[in-house]
Amino acid sequence: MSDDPLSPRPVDRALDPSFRFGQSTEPNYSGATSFLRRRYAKQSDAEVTVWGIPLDVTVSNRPGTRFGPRAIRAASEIMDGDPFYPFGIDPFEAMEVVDAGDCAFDYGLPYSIPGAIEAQAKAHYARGTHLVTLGGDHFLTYPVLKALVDRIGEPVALIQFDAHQDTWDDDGTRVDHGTMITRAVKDGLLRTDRSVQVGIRTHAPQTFGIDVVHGFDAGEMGPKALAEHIAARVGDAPVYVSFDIDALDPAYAPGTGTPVCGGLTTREAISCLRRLGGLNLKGFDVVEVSPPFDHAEITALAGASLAACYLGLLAERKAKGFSLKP
Ligand SMILES: [Mn+2]
Repeated sequence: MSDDPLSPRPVDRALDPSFRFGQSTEPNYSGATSFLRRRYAKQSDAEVTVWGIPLDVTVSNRPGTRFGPRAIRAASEIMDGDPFYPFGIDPFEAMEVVDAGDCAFDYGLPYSIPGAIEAQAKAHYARGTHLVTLGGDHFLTYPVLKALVDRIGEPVALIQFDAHQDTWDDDGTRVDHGTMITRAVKDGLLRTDRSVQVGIRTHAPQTFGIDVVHGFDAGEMGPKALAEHIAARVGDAPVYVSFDIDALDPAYAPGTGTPVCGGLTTREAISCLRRLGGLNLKGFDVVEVSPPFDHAEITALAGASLAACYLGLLAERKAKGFSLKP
């Protein structure tokens, strides 16, 4: 911000190619909307790339997730300009993060969508960037995982915060937000012995050996013990974090397609995620934010805060000398 009271604060820094580091500090209410005011770049050599996948074709109940990435970006803007809580640092001081806009796909050709997402995720990974995805319905995790595993050459551990296990039967052809974990397991994308699903509050036919922490148990453990349980399960495996916003209780995430009562609070979820920075983090998504069912941006702000928390973890890892490359 300028010290000159007659010189206005900058706006539209998401459109400024020279804006690479630091906070934007523009007014919360105006300017080009991007995630945490990061500059837009479809292709860049930034260490971290945030992008949206406005997928909304595989939901089993109420839709609306196509508006998720836009709403999460808008909600994120209130966090710009202040020291990054609870990290107390500016994660963008030394770590370049860009917003690559949205994944392109044709809603009229639904069976082309998985391949389109996978190809565009691969294009990001080909530049060595760390990908953070704003959804979009939960199916998108499957093609993103395919691209990630292709990049690093080995299966990954999965930390899935969710009310649902998403392990319903899949013959390898479904485009379905309730079966894509089955697909990922059958494709050999996951280290099931190192994976964990957290906050589950529904029954599903299969676990495939993935550890399941049910929602009520997660609440009774509390976020500190929960994070320790997750970290012990994952160990040193490369790990992908997928946060279905319906892991939260509907009181904290009303704007989602398949809400289930009895979930985590936003505080518990952030407090748990905050403690996972010691893991070998390889990627993150937050999915199933459905703005038409949201109230007062409760759900979009929760999604933005979780993605921001993940960026904070990456900044801490970079400060400790770890590479962020997947
Ligand atoms: Mn779910």
